[in-house]
Amino acid sequence: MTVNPTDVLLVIDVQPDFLPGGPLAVAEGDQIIPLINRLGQRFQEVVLTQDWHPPMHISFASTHGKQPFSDTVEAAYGTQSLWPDHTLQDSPGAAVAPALHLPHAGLIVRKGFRRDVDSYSAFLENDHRTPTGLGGYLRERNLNRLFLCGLAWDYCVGFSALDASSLGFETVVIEDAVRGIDPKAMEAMTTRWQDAGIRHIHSGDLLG
Ligand code: VGL
Ligand code: ZN
Repeated sequence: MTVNPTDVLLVIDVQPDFLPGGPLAVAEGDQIIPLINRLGQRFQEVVLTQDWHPPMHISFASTHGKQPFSDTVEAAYGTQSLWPDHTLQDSPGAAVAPALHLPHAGLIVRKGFRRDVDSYSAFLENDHRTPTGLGGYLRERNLNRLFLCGLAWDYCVGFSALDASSLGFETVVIEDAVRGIDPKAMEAMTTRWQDAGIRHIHSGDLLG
């Protein structure tokens, strides 16, 4: 499969807080970084996202005196899962992972920066209405095919892929360059991708 000059590598939330040792570590999350660096060399267009929460964010279990992973809260936009405190704005854990080397990345999209709304997707906040602006950026630049990688399969990569596809972008997930949090949720997300017609490839299909 050849990469065109207008293809975009969209790298989701590769940040220390989601890597082994972080508060919301994704198993083997660090293992995809060398692969993403190699993939990046094939793309002229690279976009990164950063999960970027203020103190007392709605998605923090601690904000509500509840338990992370198991408890939820009812937000204005529906049920919000609760997590350990993570990716606090300007903290080292919220940085772009130091091992990621994508100097030519043209845009970093921050998301989840408003206290009362979480944003798993790079395109729409969790109210499924408020755009982040990424869709407009890509459209205005005529970039129509997106290759997704990063963290996490069942949340931020998952919803980014679904939204990209429903916004009309040709959407491809590089599955060995993604890791997930919960095996059951990963399986459910994979079914949703299939129903949406989202393609899966292996990095070898691009790297040869
Ligand atoms: C993510 C849970 C909370 C992710 C971000 O990057 O998948 N998951 N915040
Ligand atoms: Zn988050």
